[in-house]
Parts: sequence; C-alpha cells; structure tokens
Amino acid sequence: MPEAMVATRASEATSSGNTLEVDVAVVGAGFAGLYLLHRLRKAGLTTVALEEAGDVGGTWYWNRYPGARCDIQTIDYSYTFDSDLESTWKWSEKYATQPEILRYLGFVADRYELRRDIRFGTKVTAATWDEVSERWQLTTDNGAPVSCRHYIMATGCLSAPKPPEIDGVKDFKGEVYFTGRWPHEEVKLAGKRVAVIGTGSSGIQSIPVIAEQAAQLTVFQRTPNFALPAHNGRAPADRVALLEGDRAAYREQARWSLAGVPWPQQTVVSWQLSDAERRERFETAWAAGDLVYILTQLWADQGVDVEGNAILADLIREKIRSIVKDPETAAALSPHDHPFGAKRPCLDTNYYATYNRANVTLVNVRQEPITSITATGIRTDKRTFDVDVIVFATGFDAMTGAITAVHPIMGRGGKSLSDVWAGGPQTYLGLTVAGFPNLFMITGPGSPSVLSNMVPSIEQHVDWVADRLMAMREKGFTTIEATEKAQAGWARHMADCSMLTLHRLANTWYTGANVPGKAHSLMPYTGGVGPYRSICDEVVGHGMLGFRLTGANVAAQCNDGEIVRLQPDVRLVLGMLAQMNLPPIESFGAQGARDFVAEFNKSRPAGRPVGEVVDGTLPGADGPLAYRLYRPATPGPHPIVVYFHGGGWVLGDEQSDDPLCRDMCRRTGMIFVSVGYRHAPEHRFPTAAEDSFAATRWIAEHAGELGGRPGPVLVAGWSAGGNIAAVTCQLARERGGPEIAGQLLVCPVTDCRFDRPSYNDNAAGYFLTRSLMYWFWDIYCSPADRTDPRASPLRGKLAGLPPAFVVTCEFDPLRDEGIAYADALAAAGVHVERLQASGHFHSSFAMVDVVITGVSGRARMAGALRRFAGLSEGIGAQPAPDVAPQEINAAAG
Ligand code: NA7
Repeated sequence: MPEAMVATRASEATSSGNTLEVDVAVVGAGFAGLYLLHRLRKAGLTTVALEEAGDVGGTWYWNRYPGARCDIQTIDYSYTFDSDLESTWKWSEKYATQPEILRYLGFVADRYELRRDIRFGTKVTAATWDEVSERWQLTTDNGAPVSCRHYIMATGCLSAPKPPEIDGVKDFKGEVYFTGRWPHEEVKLAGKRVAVIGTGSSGIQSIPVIAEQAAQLTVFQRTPNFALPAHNGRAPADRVALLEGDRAAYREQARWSLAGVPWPQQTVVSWQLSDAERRERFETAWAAGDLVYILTQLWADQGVDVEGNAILADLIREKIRSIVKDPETAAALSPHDHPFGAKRPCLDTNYYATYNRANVTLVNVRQEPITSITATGIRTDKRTFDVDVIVFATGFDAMTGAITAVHPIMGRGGKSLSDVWAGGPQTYLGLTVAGFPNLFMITGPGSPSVLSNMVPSIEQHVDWVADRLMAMREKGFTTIEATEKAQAGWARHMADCSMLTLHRLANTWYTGANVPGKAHSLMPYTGGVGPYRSICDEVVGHGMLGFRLTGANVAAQCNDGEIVRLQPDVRLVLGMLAQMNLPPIESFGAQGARDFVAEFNKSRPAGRPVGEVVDGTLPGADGPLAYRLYRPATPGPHPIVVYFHGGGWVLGDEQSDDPLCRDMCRRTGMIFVSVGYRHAPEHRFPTAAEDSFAATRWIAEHAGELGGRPGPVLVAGWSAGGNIAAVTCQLARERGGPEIAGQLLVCPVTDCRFDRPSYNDNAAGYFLTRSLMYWFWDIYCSPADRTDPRASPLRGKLAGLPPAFVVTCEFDPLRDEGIAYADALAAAGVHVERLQASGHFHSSFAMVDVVITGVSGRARMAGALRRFAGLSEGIGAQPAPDVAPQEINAAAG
C-alpha cells in the first residue's frame, strides 16, 4: 500500500468521546512493537502503540547498565524485512553496545515515521474484552482510554524486573541500582565500594566494567553460570562475507534454522571423535566467541544428551580453572548444577579474569547466604560487607511477567489471564490464548522466543499476525480465538519437545524457577525456529486449524484440532523422508530393497561404544547363522538377551539394528546377541522362526562360553523380529526349553489380519506402509500358512509364556495387533507391561540418536528387561530422563 494511503488510514483512528478507537493496540515499542507498527500501518490498520518508556527501544531502553550488549552477533540481531534498511545501517561491532542498538531502533523509528503512532510514557492499567462490542477496552495511566479490535502484547520476554527478595533493601542508605532499570544519567562508581548481586548475563557483562571503576567490588553469586569470551571487535569477516555474498539466502537459512542463526546442523556425535578432535573443536569454538556456534556446532549430542554435554561442560570448567588464579574462587565460579546451555550461557569480556584483580571479591551465597541488607551494606550469615552502592543484577519475571504481572487482562467471561496461567502459561503457538479473543503475543511463552535469535522470531510472529489480520478483514471475520483443544494439543507438543533438549534439567528463568511462587514449566518452545515456523504455516494451510473465527456478516469458521500429534523429531524425520520422495520400498524388489536399506543405514549416527562387539556364527535350524554379540563394559557374567532384527522377514541382518543393540546393551548392562536368521523369499516361513528358536536354544546352552550368565536367557525383537521373539517364546514353552526369563516385543507383527483400525489409520505416510506390510507377508508366508502361530503368534496358546514388555507406537499400522497381543497375554495370565508410545511411528525406537524422544521409552524397556532378569531396574550409568511423554501402563495377569 502506498505510504500516502497509509497516512490516510492512520488518520482514521478516531476518538469517540474520550476513547481512542483503533483497529489494533500494541503494548511496547521495542523490536516487536516497532515492526508491528510498520506492518500494520502498511496493511491499512489503524494502530496505536502504548509504551511506558520515554522513547522507543523496549528492553534496550531500560537495560543501560555498564557493559550491556547483545550476545547474538549483531549482523544476525537485526531486522531483515527491508533490504534497503539492511544496506543503510552499518553495525560497528560484532556485538553492539546498548547505546548503538538503541540508536538503531531510533533510526528505524525515524525511517518509517513510527513515533507518530506511539504514546510514550503510557502504561496500560487494565485490558478487558467487551463481549458486546467484541473489542478490547484499555485503560491507561496517561491519556484517553483505548478501544481496539485486536490487542497485541509486544512486551518482550525480559522486561519485568524481578524484585530483589532480600530483606532490608529500603534500609540501605547508599545508592541502589537495578541493571534492568539503569538510570539515564551517568552513574559514578569511581572510588566507591560496590556490591553486585547476581551473575546472569547482566551481572557477567557489567562486573568487569564496574571492577575497573570501583575502589572495591564484591560480587554475590548464588549460582555460577557458564560464560564464554565474546572476543568482541569488528564483525567476523567470514560471517560478513557469507551475509553479503547472498543476503537473501543467508536470511532465509536463519529463518529455517534451529536457533535463528544460519549455522548448519551438526551431525557428528561426540563418541565418533577422539579426545584430541573434541578438544580441537572446543578450542575453535572458544576462540570464535559465539554462543550459537558453541551450542550447535561442536557435536550433535551436546545439546540433547547428558553425557555429550558433560564433555563440553568439563572443558569449560577447565578453562575457568586456567584463567582464575585462586583455586577456591575458580571452583566457586564453576557450574555443576546444570548442563551447559540448559541455563542461558553468557558471553563475557574478561569476566573470569576480573576475579584475579585485587579489588574484586566473590562471595558464594550458597555457602554464606545473604541474611539482610542493612543501612551500610550486606550481611551474610558469616560476615558484613559495608558498601556505598548495591547493584541488583537479579533478573526478570521472564516471559509471563511482562504480560500478566503488569496489568490485569480480562478475557471472555471476565476471566483474568493471571488466573488462567496460575499453573503456568497456556497458549496456542505462543501467540494466542483460548478465552482471550483477538489477543496476540509476540514471542510469547510457547514460542521459540528466548531460545532463538529474537529478531527473526519477532519478524516471523509479526508477519504471521499481520497476515492473519489482513486475511480476516478480507473475509469479514472480526474475532479470532484459539480453541481449548488446539491449546491442549500445543501443551502436549511443548511437553514432547521438552524431551528434545536438556533445558528441563535446570532450574532457570526458562522454567520460572527464579521467581518464588511462580509455577514451574518450561516456557519457551524447544522444538526450534524452523520447525516452529513450518507449524505456524501449516496452521494456516489447514484452514486456520485450532482457531474459531467469527464475524457479523459471515458464517463462523472453526476447523478444530491439534496441529502436531507426532513427536517433534518424528515429525522432522517423516518430513525429511517425504522430501526425499522415495519410491515405495517394495518397488525395488527384495534384493533392491536390501541394498536400499543397507545404503540408508550408512547415513544414521554411529551407535555408541560398548565394552566389546564380537561377530561369530552359531548353528541354526539348517546350517550356520551369523550373529553379532554386544558385551557391556562392566565386569560379567551378564544376562543374555537374544535379539531379532526388524525388516519384514525379508530385509536386514545381524548388524542392521546395530545402534539399537548398542544402546540397549548399555542401558541394560546385558549382553545382546543379534541373530542373522535367514530371510524370505529365499527362505520362506517357517525358516525365520525356526532359525531363531534354534539360535536361542544354542545361545542359552552356550551362555557361559559367550561370557554370559548361565540360566534363562531373554528375547527381544523389533517389528518382524518382535514376531520372531514372540514365536520363540511359544516354541520354547512347547518344546521344553530353553528357559526364557522375559520377552521384549517392540512394535511386533503378531497377526495376519489387516482390518484393525491402525492398518487403515496409518496406511501411508509413516514409513512402514500398509502396502509394504502386504508385500512382506506375501514374500514370507503363503496365505494358507499365515494362521499358523509360528507366523501369527496371536493365534497361539499364550498361557505360561514368560513375562512380556510390549511396545506399540501410535502411528504404526502394527499398533493394534501389538495391543491385541498384550491384551491376549494378560488375559492368558501372563505378566504384561505395555508402553503405548504416543506420537511415535514404527521406527521411532530403532532410530537411536535420531528420534531423541525415544530415549525414555528405551530406558523403560531396559528397566523391564533388567527386572525380568532379576536385576535392579537401573544401572546408574545411563541417567533416564526425568519426565516421560509416553503413556505406560502395566497389567499383571
Ligand atoms: P538472570 O540470568 O536471571 O540472572 C539473575 C542472577 O541473579 C542469577 O545469577 C540469579 O541467581 C541471581 N539472583 C536472583 N535473585 C537473587 C537473590 N535473591 N539472591 C541472590 N542472587 C539472586 O538475569 P540477567 O538480567 O542477568 O539476564 C537475563 C537475560 O537477559 C539473559 O539470559 C540474556 O538472555 C539477556 P540464580 O541463578 O537464580 O541462582
């Protein structure tokens, strides 16, 4: 729309009586508020922004403390919506200072003449949804009330400072400053005794600068944080060259990346690298001075696996020890209570070295808690520190604070947002809340927000909201509201995503743990910027899924549902497979399919190290069979699990489930022997079953020679291997041994009936298709043989079988026959435990280190095997995740 028209539209904002009537009211004039104003004005929507501060800038207006800078490289921490703006503004440093960022935002406000629609010095005191007029009615502490159709919170994630929570602040006779509300006039610290409380980003950035000015600086640290040297200076030439080489591609890559900065996804895992290689990568990252680099580029398991993360954390602690001369201070500065990255790491300039200065003292508040602030200083339970100045760098009521704590927001039926969120924020997409029509949040809780480069995330939200408002206007809709179902689905998806990363393992402002009494929940979306963006697009593509839209002259529209039902990583895997547009596996023929699977397996992450891997042969039903034995690193003898691989009785071999066998060997502390049973079409039914039974008997008889514990063995299998494991248990019972202590059946084939709902519901799109299963059956077994219990164990006699752990996946054609088998076992009096894994597909548990959300499921499988073997459930070395998304229920028969 031409700017002249924008001006005309803008002037349509009218005052009815005392009230300013606009299409949209925005709270905040930081990065989000400014871009909103620009976009909405271009869309011809009358808009006012209400801003408490005296000028634009948002968090950068308030956070003026010494040393304040951004900690995402500034070339990335910039608006990207206008290439002219990009080429007009030049940043002077890799990480810009607060004054420069503020100048930039002022420049943007001037360039698009945004200030004319901003009411500065104005705080919203209440916002109420009026059901009759279908508008938000706002009262403010400055000027006329505002009536708006849409109300948008562009309030930032870190803008409501947290109170100090320490008794006696009012008694202190010296100067008190908050980093988040630093004065505009110069603060003179020279020659003064200064205390800084808090060692988050604000503390870590300001402490070295304050130390240079103050006569004496005492830092009160409650929890040490990981910090990396920023190596500030000019923007790195290679990054600038990359940006300037193809600006559009660079920005686009950022938009679809995980963190909003265009780094490629790392695929190498820590255990594939030697110590020297890992150290080299770490030193490169330490020298790069870039948080996103170190968080994403070292090794793929660093952010998702406790062990991969611990390697990096150790290397950083080693650096701290090498910089800080006093060992006691170095130890106090070294974080041990959270994985690296689970709490926001910091970028510093001389932070650790500052503690080598004679005028700087670190007080470990964990060892000597602050008891009070007195007229002259700070008292701990051991000492008193007389100071002239106290700086609170104690952080924010993050993510929700600026939305709920600042003013009451009353939605439909007079419900207040604070009440609705009392147990933690509930949103749909982090953008909207059920019961609060026409209310939007920019980078709200439930969106990637603080786990991303904020600026592209803000742009994505603003574009999405502005586009929706334009589309609504075109179609005559005047209200939009998330449904409860969509919101509940998003909460579940958020919980699923929380299993992807290690953020859940730390008490941080990400989880609300920093504010006493605040509900504990992981507030930012951990699924990544690119995946999140694609979900928002899908919501639109599916007819505004999960939203109800109404208008006076148009029929209401509500396409209700949940936008993501798959586990987040399963969604990514299936998306990648769909993009590959592979022909159906069955179209390759048996040998072609085997070659394809072998090639496909080469691209998966290498399985983790175990104590020993031994290849051998054993006598099968009719000749030698290859096997691969995985031995734990712990001293034996260990119980033995006989494992049968998946592949529809046609594909795979004793090596094809290698990562799964390694993982289960480590988790159970047991020997896994993967058997290379013979395949169809060369060897049709019942060869696979008979080979497997023979192999199990031989392994049981030779347990001692294999280094295993004599006595009963266990059996396990995935897919067709699950079928074989189940059959082996039945044959062993019928044929007088071997004794089997337990069976683990992962997505097993149990029956030849194809009319159960899961065969139709999941017929296509989840890798294992219905037609592929038909093909497997046809190759393996003639229709006349299929009802034989050696093909369809569900049709066999089930009483007296070993205890079973049966795993089924929601999006698997085989789901219902797995459930049917578990039911039938239980009905026959067999002890059965089940794991019904929601959001998973047939290959979820076999895709080790790809489907990260499968970890908790495999931990449970391992626990069951250990119990069946008479061992305690956990072996200690493999920490199981603290929360399990999958539903598990046990039925003792
Ligand atoms: P943070 O990261 O929340 O840091 C606040 C710090 O203050 C942190 O070390 C807290 O310790 C400490 N703190 C908070 N309350 C107290 C009390 N009562 N006593 C002692 N110490 C306390 O806020 P920042 O402003 O530094 O950074 C916020 C984000 O801005 C940052 O992550 C970047 O994204 C930009 P705790 O860890 O809670 O034990």
